Amino acid sequence: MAAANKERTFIAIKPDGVQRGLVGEIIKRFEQKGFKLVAMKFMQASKDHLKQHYIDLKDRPFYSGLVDYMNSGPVVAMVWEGLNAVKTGRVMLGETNPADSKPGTIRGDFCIQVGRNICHGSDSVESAKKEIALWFKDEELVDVKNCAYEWVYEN
Ligand code: IDP
Ligand code: MG
Repeated sequence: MAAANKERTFIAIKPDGVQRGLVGEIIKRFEQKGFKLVAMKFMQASKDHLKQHYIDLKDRPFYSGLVDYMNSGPVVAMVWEGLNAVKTGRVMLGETNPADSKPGTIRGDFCIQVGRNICHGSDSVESAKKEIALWFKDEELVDVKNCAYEWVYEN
C-alpha cells in the first residue's frame, strides 16, 4: 500500500448539519468517493475544546460567535483516510462561504451562510494531524483493511 494513500483528514459535521438531518448525506459522500473511515464519534464538544480547535482564528471578530455556534449542539467528528484526503476533502466540502461554493459540493448543495456552513475539513496535512490528536485518542483510530482497496487504488 502506497504511503500517500494513507493521508488522513479531520472532517466534522457541525451542529446545524446534525440538526438538519445531513449526517447520513455527508458521510455517504466520503464513503462513496472511496475514502476509508478511520474514526467517528457523536459528541457535544465543550467551549474550551472548540476554542482550541479554532485557536488560529482567535483574533478574528467572529471567533467567539463561531465557538458558540459549534457549541450549540452535538457534532459528528470523523477521520477519513485516502490519497489526497485533505485537499480532496476540502473540494468536496466547497468554499468556506457557501455563496461561493459550487453545486455538487456539500456546502454548495446544502447551506447558504458562512456562519452556518454545516461542515469542517482540515486545511493541510499538518493541521489534520493536530486536529485528529485534539479530537481522538490514538486507540480510537481504527486501522482495518478495506476490502475495496484494490478497486479504488492502482497500487
Ligand atoms: P474553513 O471552515 O473553510 O476552513 P475558516 O476560515 O477556517 O474556514 O473558518 C472556520 C469557520 O469559521 C468557517 O467554516 C465558518 O463556520 C466560520 N467563519 C469563517 N468566516 C466567517 C465569517 O466571516 N463570519 C462568520 N463565521 C465565519
Ligand atoms: Mg479552517
